[in-house]
Amino acid sequence: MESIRLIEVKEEILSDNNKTAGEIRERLRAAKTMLVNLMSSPGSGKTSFILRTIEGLGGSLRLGVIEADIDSVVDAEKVAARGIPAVQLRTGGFCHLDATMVTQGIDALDISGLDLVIIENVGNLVCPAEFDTGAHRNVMILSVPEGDDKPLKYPLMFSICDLLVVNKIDYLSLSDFNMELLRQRVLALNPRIKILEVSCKTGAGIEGWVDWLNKEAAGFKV
Ligand SMILES: Nc1nc2c(ncn2[C@@H]2O[C@H](COP(=O)(O)OP(=O)(O)OP(=O)(O)O)[C@@H](O)[C@H]2O)c(=O)[nH]1
Ligand SMILES: [Mg+2]
Repeated sequence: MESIRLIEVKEEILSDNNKTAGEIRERLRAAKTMLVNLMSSPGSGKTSFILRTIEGLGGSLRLGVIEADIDSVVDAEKVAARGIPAVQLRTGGFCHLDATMVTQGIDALDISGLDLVIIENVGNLVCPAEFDTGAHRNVMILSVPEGDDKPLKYPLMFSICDLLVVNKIDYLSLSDFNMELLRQRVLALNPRIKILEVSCKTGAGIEGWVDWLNKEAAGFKV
């Protein structure tokens, strides 16, 4: 019988990606620009959160946005309409961003003079967690209607994030979502994660996020 060659394609793809991601981190660090990767399921409120961020920052950080979607440019149009530089990456079917795609976004954005770049990743709780985008900070949104059991089902995403934003807290009174149980489940996976509760509809909690961003971005100015 012929011997079979087994090639671990996934490992090779991920190691190439990690190398490019490291280059992005160094390049942006040298430019004194912080890169934040924002991830969530479709419809959890990533774009709404970015629009609230623009309002909340009130120009205190010079912001650029890289939007990613399988198709359409609607999210980038909403950001650009607020006067913020925005690039839309159309992944053409890919369910996550990789570091090479992010490099294209950064090249198109012209980061000189920007303090902060936020990536809105493709809506998905699985694949984006596996691909390092080169971001300095990983942030995820979980919205109340998705349920408090998501850390049990998508543990990797909760494990790799620096900050969890629980959005749509205006739905809490209509839902059986248990915030305390969610916190316990998330902290069991990732004891160093910070958790913020917000509503992009009412604006509640956004100032806590803006404080966090300002503090983290200050570390990139030294
Ligand atoms: N009630 C309520 N609705 C919200 C809140 N945040 C966002 N929404 C609504 O949720 C829907 C989806 O919000 P988006 O901001 O488009 O979500 P997204 O994560 O960017 O979606 P994709 O880009 O498609 O993955 C919109 O109808 C928003 O108005 C919130 O805090 N409360
Ligand atoms: Mg969006």
